Amino acid sequence: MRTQVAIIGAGPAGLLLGQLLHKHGIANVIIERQSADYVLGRIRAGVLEQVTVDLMEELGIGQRMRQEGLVHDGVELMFKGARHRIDFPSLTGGKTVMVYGQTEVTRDLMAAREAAGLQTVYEVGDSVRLEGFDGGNPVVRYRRGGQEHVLECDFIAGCDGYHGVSRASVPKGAIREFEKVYPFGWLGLADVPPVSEELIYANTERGFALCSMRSPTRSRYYVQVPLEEKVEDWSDDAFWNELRLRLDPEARERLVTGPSIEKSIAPLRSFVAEPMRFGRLFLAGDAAHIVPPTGAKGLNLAASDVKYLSDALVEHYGERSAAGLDHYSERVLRRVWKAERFSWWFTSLMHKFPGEGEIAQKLQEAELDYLVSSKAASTAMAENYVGLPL
Ligand code: FAS
Ligand code: PHB
Repeated sequence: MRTQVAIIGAGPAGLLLGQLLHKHGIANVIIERQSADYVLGRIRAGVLEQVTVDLMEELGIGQRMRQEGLVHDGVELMFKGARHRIDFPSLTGGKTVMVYGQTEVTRDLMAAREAAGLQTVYEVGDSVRLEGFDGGNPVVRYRRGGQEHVLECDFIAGCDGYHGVSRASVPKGAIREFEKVYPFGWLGLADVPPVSEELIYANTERGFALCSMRSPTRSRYYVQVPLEEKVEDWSDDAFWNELRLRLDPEARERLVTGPSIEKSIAPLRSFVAEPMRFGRLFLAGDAAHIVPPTGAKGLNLAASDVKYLSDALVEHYGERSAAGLDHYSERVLRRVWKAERFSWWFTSLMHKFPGEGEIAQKLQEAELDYLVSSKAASTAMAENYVGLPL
């Protein structure tokens, strides 16, 4: 079998890249470890930057997002028991964000791919092997249905996430990895009406909490927990009781509790692999970088990566120019590191770090006090949260 671009991974990065390439007549095949249902079953990101919204619209798949998504003009920061709103349009020249779950983005992309009759090979497990990408004849080998398959291609896009095979296929000496692991995780829970119309990021002496949502009737709540804690240690009641202790009086009053539909503990890390290109192998999305979810950047970085990569591939095939491909890694990493910095800064500001003493809380509260009372500081927060320009 042969195609122009072999895409490893059918998460948001792989699916979005596949649609962008198809729009420009570039043939592509996606190879995915899991089943489509398994991919759709993962509950992850919830906030889309305008860049991501624009890509969905550019691909003509923004209709359900416009109908069901929630345009948000701001977020609230809660500290010292009071909430303070950061207004996006007045600080960023009119920008907003869209609350629309990653699951729904993935569902829309899968439907568009199927409607276009594009090939996605699901359930290949861990059989994928990448060969020849350091030369001119890359090959993807995989097993499915007890048979060995070979996919010849011009380029391989590694969109297979942090634990994928693509970054692991790069010779150790050719790649530099930068990592910071945070001493806590997020315990997430969903499915009751939200306490507020906008997201609430809470800094408290007990630790961080986030009140997010998926719709006017479906919430997504997170509390910071120590890394060593296990989901089974947290009953729904224990979660609701802890969340109550981390909310301001009004939100506590409005909190509606109920049974969780999904509960998981996600560890937090900052991670970047450099470069993001190895011959004819290009990394995009979580395969190359991870951010702590505080800044709601993970999914959005995956989207901007594949926008850069698809533009470069279109230029290669259309104008026979390698300029975009040759500058891909340098160009995309400049945006990645700015998002890494914002996500690290916001995580450091909002979370309780063990062993840093009471002064750490006072310093965080002072920075938050300054942030919400300074137009310059609020503008810096707002323009990073809504997403820096491409
Ligand atoms: P993904 O990990 O989504 O997709 C990679 C795909 O490749 C998967 O479908 C995987 O099955 C497949 N794959 C892996 N190895 C393979 C192999 N060897 N062969 C073939 N296929 C393979 N971001 C936010 O902005 N906000 C959040 O709240 C948020 N919460 C998160 C919670 C969790 C638990 C996790 C893990 C991530 C969260 N993220 C969040 C980040 C997340 O949304 C990612 O940024 C986003 O999924 C990135 O998309 P992809 O790069 O496509 O990677
Ligand atoms: C979510 O709704 O899952 C969400 C929203 C904002 C974040 C992280 C997660 O910063």
